[in-house]
Amino acid sequence: MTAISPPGSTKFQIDLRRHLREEEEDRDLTRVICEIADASKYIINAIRTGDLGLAGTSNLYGENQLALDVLSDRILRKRMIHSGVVANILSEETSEVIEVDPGGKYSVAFDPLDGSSLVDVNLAVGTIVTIYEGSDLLQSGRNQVAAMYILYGPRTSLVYSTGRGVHEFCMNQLMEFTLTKENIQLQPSGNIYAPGGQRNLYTEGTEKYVSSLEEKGYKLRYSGGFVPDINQILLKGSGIFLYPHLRDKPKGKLRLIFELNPMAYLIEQAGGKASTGRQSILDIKPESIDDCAPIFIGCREDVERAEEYIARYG
Ligand code: AFP
Repeated sequence: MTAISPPGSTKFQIDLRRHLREEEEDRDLTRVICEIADASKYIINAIRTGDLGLAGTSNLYGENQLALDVLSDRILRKRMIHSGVVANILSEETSEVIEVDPGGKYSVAFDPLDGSSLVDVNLAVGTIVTIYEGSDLLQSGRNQVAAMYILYGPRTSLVYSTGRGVHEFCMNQLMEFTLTKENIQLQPSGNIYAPGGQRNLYTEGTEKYVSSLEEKGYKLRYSGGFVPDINQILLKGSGIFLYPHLRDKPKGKLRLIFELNPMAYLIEQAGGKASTGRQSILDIKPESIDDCAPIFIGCREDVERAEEYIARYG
């Protein structure tokens, strides 16, 4: 049962660092998570005041980078390099692993500003982070020791898990992240769906599955931002997000290391499920840093039903 913060309750004035300390989390892991939380303050400022134009460069997927992508990447990278506890860094905005300190206990991969193309139409965007022990960032998602995201919306919120539940914090007037929800749990099935990708390129199995959701009265909630769309399902405890295999993109669009693994970790920690339609996202062994995969993620029964349609119809 998700614990929700009654206004003024002392338990829920706990800030992020104290929550990690009370969870007796490893000090170096606490350092990484708190450094990322601190970096978000500079990213917020960049979003609000920064140049929304193109940076004149492209990322490892060949996509044009926005100045905000490059700036957000630089902010996070600098904080990780100076943290003193990070071995390697991998960003969606760069094309190779950055070796920081062979003695660093953790390695971090991040999408510094996912959905950045939505900023110029004033929609919510986010930072997505995945953390592994050691220096290997091509491990399966099952080996993550922590995952988190920061959502830059009407409010700035932070969601993290280190394997002992999923917890939400919101930024207060002092730009501190204070606990708002603890041990978030998804219902077995939901009533909203977020269908990514072009519907006319869905395979028969996905098309039949989505039609079955609509016949059951599921409401469509899709913003084009992975972080706000997942956050809505997580906090409402209800629904499924899909960016499936498409006729012209059998691997879908979303990135395994930077987007799918961290969200799959968080959703499974909240009692949900994350699948390619045929296997668990967290069991995929990445072959390269730019791997993509189809995804059906959210309430367990909703994902299992999707898997049944994909198994039967493709
Ligand atoms: P950008 O980071 O290029 O804006 O893409 C955002 C994203 O990776 C993810 O946040 C969304 O869920 C997905 O793409 C939306 O893709 P479509 O625009 O094809 O629906």
